[in-house]
Formats: sequence, structure tokens, C-alpha cells
Amino acid sequence: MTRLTVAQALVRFLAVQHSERDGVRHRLVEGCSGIFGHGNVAGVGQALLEDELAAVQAGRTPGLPYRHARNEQGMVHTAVGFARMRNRMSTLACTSSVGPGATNMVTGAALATVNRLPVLLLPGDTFATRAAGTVLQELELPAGPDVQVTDCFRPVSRFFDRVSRPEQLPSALLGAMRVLADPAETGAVTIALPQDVQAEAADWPEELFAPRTWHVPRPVPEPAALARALDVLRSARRPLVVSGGGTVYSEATEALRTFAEATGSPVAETQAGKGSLRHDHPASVGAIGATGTTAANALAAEADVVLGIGTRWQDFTTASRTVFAAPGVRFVNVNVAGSDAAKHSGVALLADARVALEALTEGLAGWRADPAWTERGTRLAAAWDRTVQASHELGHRPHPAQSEVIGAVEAWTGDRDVVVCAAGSMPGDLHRLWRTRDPKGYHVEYGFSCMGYEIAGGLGVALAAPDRRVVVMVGDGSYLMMPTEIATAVAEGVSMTVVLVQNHGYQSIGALSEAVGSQRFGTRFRYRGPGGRLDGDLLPVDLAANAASLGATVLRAGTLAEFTEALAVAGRTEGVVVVEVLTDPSVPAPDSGAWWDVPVAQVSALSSTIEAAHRYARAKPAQRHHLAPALPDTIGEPS
Ligand SMILES: Cc1ncc(C[n+]2csc(CCOP(=O)(O)OP(=O)(O)O)c2C)c(N)n1
Ligand SMILES: [Mg+2]
Repeated sequence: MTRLTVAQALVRFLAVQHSERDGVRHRLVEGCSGIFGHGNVAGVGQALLEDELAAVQAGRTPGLPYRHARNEQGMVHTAVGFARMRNRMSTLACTSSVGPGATNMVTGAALATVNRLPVLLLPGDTFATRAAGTVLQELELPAGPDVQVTDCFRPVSRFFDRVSRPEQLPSALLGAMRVLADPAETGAVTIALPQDVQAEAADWPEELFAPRTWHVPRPVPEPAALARALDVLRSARRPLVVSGGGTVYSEATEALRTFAEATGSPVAETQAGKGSLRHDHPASVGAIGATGTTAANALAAEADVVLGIGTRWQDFTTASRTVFAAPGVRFVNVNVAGSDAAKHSGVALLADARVALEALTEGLAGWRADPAWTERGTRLAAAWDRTVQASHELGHRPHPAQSEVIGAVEAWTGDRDVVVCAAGSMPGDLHRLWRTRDPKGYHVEYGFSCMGYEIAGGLGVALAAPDRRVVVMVGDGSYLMMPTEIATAVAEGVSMTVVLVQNHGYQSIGALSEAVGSQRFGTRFRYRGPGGRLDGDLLPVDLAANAASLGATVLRAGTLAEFTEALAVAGRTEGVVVVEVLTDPSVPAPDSGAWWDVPVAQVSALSSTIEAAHRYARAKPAQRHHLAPALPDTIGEPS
């Protein structure tokens, strides 16, 4: 037996957890970010301090290295960025105080769960004993004294437990590790830790601290399900693969290439799946859906069988269920999660992406798509590529168009560099325009599309892959929401380039607002004008000065030439470099005209809204339900 506090036991336990897949072992939880307050300063904080001091004394790295984050939401984003970059094999823990420190992590938890990315959250909680009475920052619901703000984590976590007695710690930890390492269940994993329990000592059996390896499975498809999937695929003349994040996380990109080459199936990509296939592979037709290319969306409109791999079929991917338009289109869904595999009435192939792709390639030996279809995909993709190239070379003055900024960043980056983004107009433009050269070269968080993810998530990417250059693309709105983790990156000596696109407001939502008849209401960064509306002069907010104040090297660009020169300087500069570039938001990037379902007010006194409602009513009928079963029901009546 070893006598330790609950927090000390937790730290010691986490230091010896590993993940393993294909015989390769990783640390499961590589470190712990934290912001201290009552609720964790004397518990987890004290334990991390002891761990660090013991390591320094012994000349080794701590069991659970600590990083000081500046915003709790940001530190969860950092953990998410880290986990995604490591293909879910490793993540970080996050410790917070009680109350607002804890609830600040809830957005990050939802983001992790939506994106199916593992993070370990350790919010502090109020006294289990309640001896001190009402605690500062306690929720205090009169009719439910056991309900705490940490209960907010329940719906956004894939695992939630509260350790109210030391004896509960081992089962909480083992349950948490299992979910972190399970690709079908993973997401935010939360263990709420009452502040008194964290500091409480107990005698722990030695075996709790025995090194453990959590096997990350590659589930094989059930033979009957594989046969059903092959049946449907073999009947296809115009197949289309839609590759999602699951392909990348399961390291199935080579298997996907082999499948595409063997079958002649064009491959389209979701946001999380972008990079599944190099952009210049003849089978690649690029981004699909609301932010898709004309190539992928034209094929989607006619595809007779769609093979979804590791995708959740989110509305941006399906253009709100309008992009797959062929009558009788059928789906085969490869996924480790049953709920995703069953979508669109598809044949569910519950399996790891790599294993499934290998089995499908083998099972389809000798079968190929209609050669004219394959060739058409290559031709359409080449035409889109010319559109992309032209969007880089508009010569727009004085400020460049956003597409030209993307072109300059693309030209500046190497194959292994990583572009990071999350919200605004940039993710859609990147999805369509960025030419990905490496499976981990594109990191756009578009499951939650959370403003503020960009810099914090980029820090996680940089920590996970210090050998790659990280370029964070962030809009002025997103930057303003969370620049805080620049200070963390500076403290950690991390190098990354932040491209801050200054277009004076929420241009993406401005355009959306206009499309739904809401006249860009509330999307511009302006003074309140004489008429009482927010339509006065541009605000004098200087975000570059803000970045400099946080310790970044700052470069300012007003033209494309200045921007290109600034990138060259950034390339020679260590640490965090923020390149602010002024852009002209009036030049939209080329797109495919795909739809996105955003309902419009059905009655209004505004002509802008009435016109938008008419447009909406005309577009809505194109939405499909994909209810037809992929295979006829041949089993017959129950006996
Ligand atoms: C936390 C959060 N709040 C609100 C939104 C809705 N939203 C999406 S994009 C956006 C504006 C982003 O502005 P900016 O970063 O300047 O990018 P731009 O649209 O100008 O390209 C808003 C408000 C969001 N995605 N995340
Ligand atoms: Mg903006």
C-alpha cells in the first residue's frame, strides 16, 4: 500500500498509462494543462508540483508535465489539437478550479465530443463533505444540493464521473482511460474532483500504479455485413467515396489510395477528412458539400453508390442533404461508431477504416467503376484546380482577397506544414481551395467550428508535432474572442505563425445574414452611429498591437506583396509570429453554389427577409431524406 492524496494518486496513475495500436505504444496522457484556484490548487496543483520537483531533482521529465494555460476553454482546445494531431493515440489532461474555471471548459468538452477527439478533463468541485457551508462559486440549487456546475459536463462528455470518496478513484480512472482509448466512444472524458477529496490521503494498492497499455482496436467487419457492402458497391456504375476524419485517425490513407486506384472510384473529402488523398492524385475531387468543389459536388449529384468512410454526415458535408441527388442513391457507411454507420439508411460496415478498406479492395477485385465516370472525376478536378489557381492571382488592390492570402500561405508552406483554422469564412475557403499534400497537413476544426479554437488548437498541434511548421489562420472576430494562448505559446517557447485576417467584423456571418435577409445585422465592428445603430466608423481596435502585447513578434501587411514578404520574415523568426493582413471581404472565393439549410423568418415586414424566404422555399424541396433501405428486404416474414 502507498499513502498518497487522491490527486497524487491520480498524477502517478496517469504517468504510466499508454495507448497501443499496430504494436506501437504511446503515452496516453502526455501532460496536464491547468489554471489554479480553490478547487485544485491544493489538490491536483500540489500533486503536479511534487511530480515536477521530484523530476527536476532526478534529472528526468516529470511523469505528467504541467503547462500553465491562460483560459480554461483554450486549454481544452489545446488538448484537442494535440489529440487530433496524434490521431487520437495521445492527449492532454486539463485541471481547473471550481465554478467558472470548470464551466469555462464546457465549450471545449462539447468541441471534443462533437469531433470525437479524446481529452481528459479534471474540473474541481465543491466540498464532498459540505463542512464549510456554501462555497465561493458554488451553484447552490435549493432543491438539489448535490447538483453542481460540473453536472454541465454530463451531456457534452462521453464519460462523466465524480469522485466523492477516495475509494471511487480507481474505477473512475479505469473507466475514463477505456473511453479515451476507444475510437467509437471517445470524446471529452470528465472526472469531477471535489476539492476536499483531492487533498484527502488514502492507502492505495501498488497495482493501481502498474504501467498499463490500452489497446486501440481495429474492429474487423462482420463477414455478412461485408458481403452486403460488396453487393451494393459491385452494383455501382458511378461510385463516390466520401472520406472523413476516421480515415485519417485510423491511418487508412494508404489503404484509401489503393482502394481508389483499384476501383476507379473518385474520392471526395469532408473537413476532417481533408488530406485523406493528396490533392493531385487523379482520384481526388477535393472538398464535398456546402463548402465543396464543383468537381466533387457534380459527381455527388449523379453518384449511384456513396461509400462514406469515417464520416458523421454533418450538414456541411451533405449540403443539408441536397448534394446526393441521384434518384435511388444508396450508401455504404464504414465507421467504428454504430450510430454513424447506420446513417442515410446505408449498409452499416461497423469496422476500422483501414481494415474495412483493405477488405473492400480485396472483395471488389476485378470490379471497376465505369471508366468514363473515373475519367470525368479527374477532368472536373483539373478544371477546379484552374479555378483555384486563378483565385490566387486576382491582383486585387489595395488589399488582397482572402483567396490570394490562402494562395500566398500555400506557396510559402512545405508539404508537411500544418494549416489550422476553425470558424469564419476561412474554413469554407480553405476546404475548397487548400491543396493538401500530407494527411496531417490540414487541421480545420469544423465539427463545432468554435471561434477561439484557432490559436489554442494550433498550440496543441505545435506541441504534438514540433517537427512541423504550424500556420494558424484566424479571423479578426475569432482572434478577439481568444488570443490568450499566445501567452502560453510564448512561455513554452513554441514556434508558430498566426495569420490574422483583418476584415473588420464577422464577414462570414455577414454574408449568411444577407442571404437570409437579415442585412448583416450585428456583424460589423463599428461605433454606434448618430442614428443609434452600429453603423458608425470602423473601430480603432488594433489586434496586431494586442498580439505584440502578449509577446508575439508582429508583422503588418496591407498588400499581397507585403504579406508575402512578411511570411518570408516569419519563416526566419523563432517563436510566435503574428502576421496581420488587411483583406477586402467584398471578393468571395469561388464556390460550387451548394446550399446550406438555414431557416428564414416565415413572416416579416422587411422586403430583404421576404425575398430570402422565397429563395428558401424554392431551395428546400431539393432536400432528400435518404430513407430507402440500401438493400431490398429479402429475409421475408418472421417465422
Ligand atoms: C464561439 C462561437 N460563437 C459564434 C459563432 C458563430 N460564428 C461563426 S463565424 C463567426 C464570425 C467570425 O468572424 P471572423 O473570425 O472575423 O471571420 P470572418 O467571418 O470575418 O472570416 C461567428 C460569429 C461561432 N462559430 N463560435
Ligand atoms: Mg473577420
